[in-house]
Amino acid sequence: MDSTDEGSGGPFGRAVDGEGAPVGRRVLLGTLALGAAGLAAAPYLQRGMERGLGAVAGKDPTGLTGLLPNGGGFRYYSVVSSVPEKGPDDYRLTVDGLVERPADYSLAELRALPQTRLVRDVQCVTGWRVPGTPFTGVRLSRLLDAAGVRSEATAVRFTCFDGAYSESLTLEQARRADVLVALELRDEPLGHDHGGPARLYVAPMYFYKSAKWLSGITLTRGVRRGYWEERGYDVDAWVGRSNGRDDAPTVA
Ligand SMILES: Nc1nc2c(c(=O)[nH]1)N[C@H]1C(S)=C(S)[C@@H](COP(=O)(O)O)O[C@H]1N2
Ligand SMILES: [Mo]
Repeated sequence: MDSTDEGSGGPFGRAVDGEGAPVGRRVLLGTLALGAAGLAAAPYLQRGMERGLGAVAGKDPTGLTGLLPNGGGFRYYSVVSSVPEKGPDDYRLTVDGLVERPADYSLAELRALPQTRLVRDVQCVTGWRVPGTPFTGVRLSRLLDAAGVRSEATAVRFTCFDGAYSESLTLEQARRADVLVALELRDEPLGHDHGGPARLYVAPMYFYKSAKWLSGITLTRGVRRGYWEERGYDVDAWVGRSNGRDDAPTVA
């Protein structure tokens, strides 16, 4: 399998920093450009690339990854250098915060709920796009309804078992029918590199909203900025209407 496609065993972003340490945007850009070239050469290539890109980066340096070699498939992203693997035996998803009935789902319990399959383009804010990609999973709205959202809640915060990433949506966004807790990608169980066994999938927004390795859903009083949003990206990340970009929307 091509490492720019599914990213299984993809070395990108691994062992770049210390265990669990956040990997900065420059490192992400570097590892993206490297692809399968391997980690050994990473620091050298990264420095060279930063110089080259820096000159023309302008206002949105991340947009430049659109010019980097791209097989047209997914890129592996993680802000930490290693993420524990979880599966049917030890995966849990909690729903808590401002709810009447806090809940805790196993993978089997999530799989037993009604599944929704969506086929949309995926768009990363750095420029790459993957056309017509099937994601299947449980509508987030179903989990919210099951928990009984209290009237003080206006937002939903998502946390991840990588220990670092977070995201959030307004309650209205979270209730959209095209927002899933995804368990499958392209009709296969979601692999570890793509955030399995369960990730958030927010079809109408840039892919950074789709938090991988999802472990917590917390109802809150207000929106709290997520990992990339603390670093300058828009909280309301509609594809084509945010982040100063004009990509074609991923939903009609
Ligand atoms: N936990 C976690 N989720 C994450 C990220 C991450 O670094 N950590 N990166 C985001 C970004 S910027 C993108 S483009 C997608 C990449 O998903 P993929 O690795 O399945 O291609 O995951 C998003 N969700
Ligand atoms: Mo991204």
